[in-house]
Amino acid sequence: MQLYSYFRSSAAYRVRIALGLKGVAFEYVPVHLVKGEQRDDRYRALNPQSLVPVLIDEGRVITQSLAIIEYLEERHPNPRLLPGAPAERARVRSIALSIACEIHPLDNLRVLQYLVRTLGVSEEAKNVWYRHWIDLGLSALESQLANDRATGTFCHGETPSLADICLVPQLANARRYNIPLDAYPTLTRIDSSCRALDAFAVAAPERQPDTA
Ligand SMILES: N[C@@H](CCC(=O)N[C@@H](CS)C(=O)NCC(=O)O)C(=O)O
Repeated sequence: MQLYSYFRSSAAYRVRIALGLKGVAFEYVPVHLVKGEQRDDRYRALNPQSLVPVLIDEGRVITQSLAIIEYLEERHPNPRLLPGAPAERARVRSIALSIACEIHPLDNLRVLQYLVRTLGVSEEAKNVWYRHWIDLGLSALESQLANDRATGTFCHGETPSLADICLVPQLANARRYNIPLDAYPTLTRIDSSCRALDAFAVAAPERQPDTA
């Protein structure tokens, strides 16, 4: 398996965690997003969306981190990243999607670059934008998790799931932008439990072959 990744990409970080939890070996292929390598013809031939991650398995090209993780879940069912019962699976997916669909796309590199380079927004206004969408999403998630008995050591019970796989990279991203996280005690507690696990630690941005 090959994973096209960038050390700071939170979507690629999700897949790195999933591969680690599943114990699946892979070759790391770096794509330098700040240099714009995701827009090179060669990469676009692989993924016309010009986004990382991309997973290649037995010649199949799979894009979109959550699709990749569900593919890994089906190919390597243990340990499970989604619970067995439909309502529990829905809860885990709902937490994961609230990060992957509601928070992450608004604070993605190309969105921030468009604000600054095309719309002429100042760096300060860009940071206000970033913080607004992060805080809105994390506040909602904090209330959701803090008030639900299904929340345990991890987002759902006592084992890491797809929800934690989405949470940890998003909080790492927030920290990089110096967003205070004190208002999210449940999220930061879960984040610490996750980061104490090997699969999460090895997947961290500071431990990748292209870490700068
Ligand atoms: N929904 C996609 C999001 C992928 C994505 O946004 N990747 C970012 C890095 S986290 C990227 O490649 N950005 C390139 C750019 O903004 O030009 C997924 O989950 O895979």
